[in-house]
Amino acid sequence: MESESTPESADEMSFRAGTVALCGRPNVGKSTLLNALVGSDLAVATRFPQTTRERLLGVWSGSGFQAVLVDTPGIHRAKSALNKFMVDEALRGAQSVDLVLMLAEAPLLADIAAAEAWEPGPAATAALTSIAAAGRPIALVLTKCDRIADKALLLPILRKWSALHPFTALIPISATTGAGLEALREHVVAALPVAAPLFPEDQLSDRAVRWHAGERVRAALFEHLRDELPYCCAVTVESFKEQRKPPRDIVHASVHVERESQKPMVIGRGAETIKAISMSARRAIAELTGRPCELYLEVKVTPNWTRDPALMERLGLHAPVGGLS
Ligand SMILES: Nc1nc2c(ncn2[C@@H]2O[C@H](COP(=O)(O)OP(=O)(O)OP(=O)(O)O)[C@@H](O)[C@H]2O)c(=O)[nH]1
Ligand SMILES: [Mg+2]
Repeated sequence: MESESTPESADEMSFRAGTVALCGRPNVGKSTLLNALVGSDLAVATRFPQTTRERLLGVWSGSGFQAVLVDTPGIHRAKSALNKFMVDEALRGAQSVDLVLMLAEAPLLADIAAAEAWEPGPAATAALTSIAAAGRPIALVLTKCDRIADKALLLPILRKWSALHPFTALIPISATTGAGLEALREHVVAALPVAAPLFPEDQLSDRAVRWHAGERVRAALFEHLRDELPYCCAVTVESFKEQRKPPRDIVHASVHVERESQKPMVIGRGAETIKAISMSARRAIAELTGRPCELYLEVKVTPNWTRDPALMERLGLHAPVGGLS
């Protein structure tokens, strides 16, 4: 006689798993939200727009569900080959997922009259149009709500957004305080199909530690370089060696600039800037791996790489994220 279903198989039958893209304009808090949900600082988040260049999968596991979150670059009007790549990468991220979370920043407004008069700007509505073209269900996530003292101001803003698209939900959140994340979790889980986990429970990201190390160097460039300079830099990790005794990672990476004149700006007087970049990145890599890190950085000129798709490919800006595009 066949056995009755066990608690394990009942769990399996109700387990939900699927993919959820985080999309929106630059700087709205996509990477910060991914980190808050996954519970680890996987994605580099800075106060500067256009920080994220490539898709990153972060695995958000909870009781009875696994949501594979796709962090994407911000959608913006792109001119250079690099910016076009970033926007393509973002829109590819919205393809064939179970749910898209379209993130938009809660605007800072003086009073209720200003909130009633507020409209989402043309860049935000253009981003929504391009995301909606993928034909996936979209929930609107209003971010950074901790900055809004009077929560009554949120209602007219949510109403304006709801008039633009048949969103599956409109959810105000703060990734920094955690407000709204429980409501977000409930909505995401309900949108996932009943399925087995897509990733092993202990895997947090689809990217190798080597890729994350390169991202930490890029984050340090944002921290220590001014104006447009971080946007003209790419990082390639030439080698990542895990030494056993004593345990430490030995990392060699290159910082590619576009022009000869940018090289001394990255290196700094008496190599002070590159030393500071190296120290920040080394600390961040060690935090990520839990092991000490020796980092060796070299600054190279790769002329006009942001304008040349072939050079970008050589610098690693090509890899579609495994199996989910
Ligand atoms: N106050 C507040 N700031 C936030 C919140 N979420 C993100 N931020 C800040 O917003 C800035 C941008 O955050 P990111 O997560 O890098 O934004 P992003 O959408 O990934 O940006 P790109 O990758 O450039 O498209 C950072 O300075 C964050 O600290 C939030 O909930 N509250
Ligand atoms: Mg980002």
